Amino acid sequence: MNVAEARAERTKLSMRTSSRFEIAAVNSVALKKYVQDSDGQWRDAQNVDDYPTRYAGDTVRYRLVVTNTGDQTLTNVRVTDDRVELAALQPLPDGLAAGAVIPELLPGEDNAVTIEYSIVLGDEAAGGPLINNACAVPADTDVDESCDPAGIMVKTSTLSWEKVNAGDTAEHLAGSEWSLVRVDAQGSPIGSAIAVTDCVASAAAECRGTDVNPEAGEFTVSGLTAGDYVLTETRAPAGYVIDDTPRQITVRGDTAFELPIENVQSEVPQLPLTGGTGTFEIFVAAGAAGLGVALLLWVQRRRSRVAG
Ligand SMILES: [Ca+2]
Repeated sequence: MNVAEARAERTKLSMRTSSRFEIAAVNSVALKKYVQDSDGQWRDAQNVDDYPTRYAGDTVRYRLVVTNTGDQTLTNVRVTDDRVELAALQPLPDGLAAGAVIPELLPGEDNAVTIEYSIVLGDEAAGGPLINNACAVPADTDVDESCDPAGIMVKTSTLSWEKVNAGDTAEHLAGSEWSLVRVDAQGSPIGSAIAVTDCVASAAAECRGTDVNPEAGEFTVSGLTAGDYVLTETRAPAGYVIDDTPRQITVRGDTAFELPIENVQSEVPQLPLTGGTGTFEIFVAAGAAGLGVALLLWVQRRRSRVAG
């Protein structure tokens, strides 16, 4: 080996060393986001085909895995989610310190930090995809942030039930009315009750009210937030006895009462309250008119008696 070669060799070596040093100096971080489906499975949910369906009202759990893919310890890795203020979560998810940072992240998959948190899907989320993007970036190092989205498909729920004749359960009864209200764990109403009248029409498109099932005695209320509900009959079909038992049900997805709700036929025809308030009002009006006529006759008799 001559001197020139030896120098070349050294130069080469020196370059290799420098090159190796630069690789070592490269810091990098990788964040991977997952979302739990209804069966508790973690889904990558990267593409719309893989978005799990969740319902408005659901509590959805997310998981972030933050890995130091370089070979130097990173400090104060800030973690964000564009739809959740992670730093404001009480308590802070495990793995995060105040300000939603990972104070120290050692290199390697074995040292990856897993962060989990849940969000409740409000009504506003219903009716389409909901994507949130999480990112991680070390605070004081020149490292590109690493982001990863996870999407879900948010749907609303429906509740269906049927109203039949107790004497012949194959016979659906038209004309009943209901109150449906969402309740909390203590049974207290959340928001105002939904009034439901029986839509009877030739097609669902013709149902303009809260019942979207055009069949008589069959009901479907759509657009519901998942949760506990209480259904109460507020008016029986004409000629039937009201059953105002509050019925509790947990609604999620397409939910239905397993059994039809029965009404017993009235033994005595019930004119006013089951026949319609219209009838009742006419009845009262007729009574008042009759009273007026009687009063008039009485006054006339008095006058004629005074005159006589
Ligand atoms: Ca109906």
